[in-house]
Amino acid sequence: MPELFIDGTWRDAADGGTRTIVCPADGTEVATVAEATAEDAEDAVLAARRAFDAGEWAATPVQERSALLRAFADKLEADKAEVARLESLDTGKRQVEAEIDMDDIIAVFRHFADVAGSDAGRVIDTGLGHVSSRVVHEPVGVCSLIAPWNYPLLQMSWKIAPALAAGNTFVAKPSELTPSTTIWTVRTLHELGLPAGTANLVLGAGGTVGPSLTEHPAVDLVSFTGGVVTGRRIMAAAAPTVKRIALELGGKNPNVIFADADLEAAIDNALTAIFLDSGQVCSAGARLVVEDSVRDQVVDEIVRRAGAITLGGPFDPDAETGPLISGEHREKVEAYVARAVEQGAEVRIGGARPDDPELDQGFFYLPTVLDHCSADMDCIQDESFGPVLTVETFAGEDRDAAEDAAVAVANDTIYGLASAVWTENAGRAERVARRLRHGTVWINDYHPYVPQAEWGGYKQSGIGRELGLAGLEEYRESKHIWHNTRPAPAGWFRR
Ligand code: TXE
Repeated sequence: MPELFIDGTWRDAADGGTRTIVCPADGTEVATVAEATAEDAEDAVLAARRAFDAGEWAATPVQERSALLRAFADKLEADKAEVARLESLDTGKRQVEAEIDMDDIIAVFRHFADVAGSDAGRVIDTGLGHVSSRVVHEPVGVCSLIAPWNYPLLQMSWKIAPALAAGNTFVAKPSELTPSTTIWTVRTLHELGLPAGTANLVLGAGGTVGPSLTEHPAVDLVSFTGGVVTGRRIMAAAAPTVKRIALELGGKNPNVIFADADLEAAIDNALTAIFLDSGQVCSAGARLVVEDSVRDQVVDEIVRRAGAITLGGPFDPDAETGPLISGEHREKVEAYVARAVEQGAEVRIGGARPDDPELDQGFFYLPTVLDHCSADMDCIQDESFGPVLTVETFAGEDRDAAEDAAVAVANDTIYGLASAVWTENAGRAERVARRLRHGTVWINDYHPYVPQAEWGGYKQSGIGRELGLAGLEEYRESKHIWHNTRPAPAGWFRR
């Protein structure tokens, strides 16, 4: 069955092009899928435009839109193991992790089903008895939804669910490396009765299909999750037609540990913060920022435990984490570590590919700790998006000086997606959390999130918010309707 979905029809690429998807854990072929041309992408945009202008989905009662999102969540729940398997094969991540992702996706669809009809707008009291003044919400229009490869369907669900809840039409473009679960999603939405042209799917390289999705005048909104370099390009592409844009561009997230923290919990979570999914997480706690007085105790234990992490493929019951997404990405991580060493970092553990012959065919890289890092080094300023933890320290003579020092170190990058603070002092936790310039701050925890709460970045980590209520607002326009029930001449100009 062809894999591009345009105007309610499955089709091959216009030029017959295909791409082979490989499992990063062992290089085996997973699937061969259509690789869209620029013309295919334009067709998809125009189909979404026609469907939006015809107005069928936007005019569907919000309860029915919510019901479709719920039906999708139920279907994913029923098929969870199968869809998680597809995700594992594309990404190389462990099936158990992919199943947790599926639970999160189910929750995301249910959340947007819940809130879709919760805020119909508001009435303004003008004080004028003959005037009805109200604000109503309407869909933005045609949305280009562009997602990355690390959480392929999760990231896409943060876009598809609110776009549909608000009554938009869309063109989805998953990463060219990980299309399988988005294909499943679009197929399922179609089977559940979404009107033709509402959901469209193009697969392919960003450089080929990206321009139609980000520049075409028929597109009203671009929602993108990916790297900051591509994000800047997309922002520029969207500028001439002044599109709405929502960007989630990753981070360089500090995990701040004070000496008065529960160190056992802090150390254990520091490992999850960075080594989960081999560090390929936009909110990964890639920067350990630890108070100098406990640095040896904390860093030595993290190094010891990082050295014991078991790598393996999606279905290996002993594996604790998996491979990197591609050979090209592993080379980037290797270059990043080499540059850090050149600039003075010390490799305490890892810094190499594993020598286990069973992992030879996969794109594995050992959990790595780089010690003695500072803000003037590239490894602190740039995302590695791999299993690489950097260590920075702070110190202060008294309570306030220690907090000032920690905050100064933690905030010293262009990014502001997420951070954490570990301390047993509740006052300190609140003070520091308020001063961290990040869209999410965890206190004595790392990584949990709920779809009811907004997610997004300060500074160059992005624009706008996903999830929560703001994540629905991104996909809605607000319109003020002023209704004068007693029309009268304005009387401004002489008759
Ligand atoms: O991402 P890209 P890449 C970071 C991470 C990583 C770096 C580069 O640091 O090392 O980005 O990764 C599509 N117009 N993150 O190159 O290019 C592309 O096809 C339209 C952080 O893999 O950002 C894919 O679907 N679309 C991040 C998506 O953009 C374009 C997750 C993301 O790819 C395009 C992933 C164009 N011109 C990487 N060029 C996070 N925030 O979680 C590419 N794309």
